[in-house]
Amino acid sequence: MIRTLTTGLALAALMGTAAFAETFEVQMLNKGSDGERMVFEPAFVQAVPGDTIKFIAADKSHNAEINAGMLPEGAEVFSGKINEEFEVTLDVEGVYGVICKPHFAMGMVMTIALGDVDAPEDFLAGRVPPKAKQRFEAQLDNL
Ligand SMILES: [Cu+2]
Repeated sequence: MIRTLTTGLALAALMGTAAFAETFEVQMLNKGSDGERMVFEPAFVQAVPGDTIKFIAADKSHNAEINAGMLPEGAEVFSGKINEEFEVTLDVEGVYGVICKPHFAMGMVMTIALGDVDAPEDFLAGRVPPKAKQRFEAQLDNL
C-alpha cells in the first residue's frame, strides 16, 4: 500500500517535470538588439534536460547546427537547414556549441548549457574563427 503510494508520487513528480519543460526561443538575426551583426539572440541559454530550443528564422540566410565536437558525450548532433525554423529537445547534460554555418567566421555562434555544468576544457580546442572564439568565450563566462 505504502509502496504503491510512493510509486504514484514518484510518477506524479516525473510527469510534473515533463509538464514544466520549457521552450526557449532563439532568433537568428542580421543585427542584434545591441547592434552586433550576425547573431543568435539570446546567445546563451541555460536550460535543463527535457527543455526545447526553438530556432526562429527571423532574418534570412541563417541556420543553426552543432559545431563539430561541441556537444556532450552521448548527445545527438543536430543541424537545421538555411531559413528553417526548427526545434530540438535536449536530454543530455552538458554544453552545446551552436553555429550558423554561413556566418561562422563572422562570429554567429551561441551556447546552450544543459543542467548545472562547467565549460569543458577542450570546448574551444578545434578550429574556431577568432570572432566566433571571442563570442564563445563571452558566452562561457555565464557558466
Ligand atoms: Cu547566419
